[in-house]
Amino acid sequence: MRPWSAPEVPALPVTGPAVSLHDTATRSLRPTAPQGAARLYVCGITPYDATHIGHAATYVGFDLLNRAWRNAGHHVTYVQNVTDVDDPLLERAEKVHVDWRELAERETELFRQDMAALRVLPPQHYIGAVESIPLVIALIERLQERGAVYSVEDDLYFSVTADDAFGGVSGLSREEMVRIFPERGGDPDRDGKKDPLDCVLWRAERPGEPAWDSPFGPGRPGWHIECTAIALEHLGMGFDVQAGGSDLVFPHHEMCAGEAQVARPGVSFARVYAHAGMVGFDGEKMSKSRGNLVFVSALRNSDVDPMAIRLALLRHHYRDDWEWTDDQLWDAVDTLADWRRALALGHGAAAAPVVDQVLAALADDLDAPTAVAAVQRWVETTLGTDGLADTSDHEAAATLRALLDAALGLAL
Ligand code: 5CA
Ligand code: ZN
Repeated sequence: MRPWSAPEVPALPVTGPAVSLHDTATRSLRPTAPQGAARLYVCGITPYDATHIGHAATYVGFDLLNRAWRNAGHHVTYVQNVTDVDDPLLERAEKVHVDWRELAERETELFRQDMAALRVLPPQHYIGAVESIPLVIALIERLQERGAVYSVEDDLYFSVTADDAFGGVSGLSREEMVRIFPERGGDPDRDGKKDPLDCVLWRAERPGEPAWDSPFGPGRPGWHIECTAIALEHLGMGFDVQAGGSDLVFPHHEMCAGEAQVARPGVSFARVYAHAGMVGFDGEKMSKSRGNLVFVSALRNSDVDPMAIRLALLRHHYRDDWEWTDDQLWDAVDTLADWRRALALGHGAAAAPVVDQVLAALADDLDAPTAVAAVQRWVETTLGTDGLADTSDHEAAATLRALLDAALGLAL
């Protein structure tokens, strides 16, 4: 698929520090030490509803990783999927009487525009589930050779017990997994399954549903195998970071790792599994199924500055769960007005320490709130909000502008 357009990113005068990231699997802060290009996979949208603030928070969060790596001198190979055929998409398409392909295309395009407006760097490989079907088929055949596939009626399932390390991503007990599984697309109670946690690899054609030919009969891919196949094809085994929101820890990222580790034993699927917190609205997780959504495109259509949306997101640590309120947006609008006023002066307080502080904060588990606070202190000192204005650095505004753009994705 076509990704969205890439913004220009200015070069910084210094190289940033090595990046550490919290790893869900080991529950610890882990140094990322990419060899050659850093390899990043961030799970993409299921395109049946346009970008809401929760999605935006997750993609902006991992955009900080992409930028921190680049600022530390790494090339980054970034891959993202689009789940352009799956149950929720088909259900929505039927409900609103739109062809599922048209719905997916329309929402994917809106997502691209939202990402570009928020200055999220695009992936090099933006890959749809539908276009990956040959990869999925080849991977299922590989799993068959490894004895990890069986059928229930005409559907194919992956045997989770084939992976000795299964459970290692989420660290959940079997009881917890069995409880969560049905809430996230799983079918633990289906008759004929060998293990309640086994997941669908290939779903045989059902009346009225799209289907593709395969050696296993007509059907379509299960959800998890799509990301496994795309990541293995474009990044290979043992890539640096798999990322997504915390609702993907189990089953999605657990199953992806399980499938990959059975197909290509010996190393773990990803070195680090990184997860963003959930954004809520009106007391509940913001989600398409609950309908409590704030859309990035709706804000943009009412002339909200996308940089204010981005700043409002950056004021939360990516791993925290938090609630969106409109106040946070208006606060960010006011803050940006101060920042722009300080930048317009040209000179200001010394910029070099701010560069160090911002890069250090972001390299330390993408700590955007600390980075934003460092910029805020520079603005206050420059404007003299708390005493005498400091205008000693004649290059300050140019340095700060480049820093805000390259490290935080804020082009002011
Ligand atoms: N297509 C799959 C991943 S392969 C999927 O989960 N799609 S999604 O459209 O439901 O979500 C896209 C990304 O946004 C996922 O990483 C998900 O974890 C994240 N996300 C969804 N809702 C929220 C929320 N309320 N807050 C933060 N992130 C969210
Ligand atoms: Zn995924």
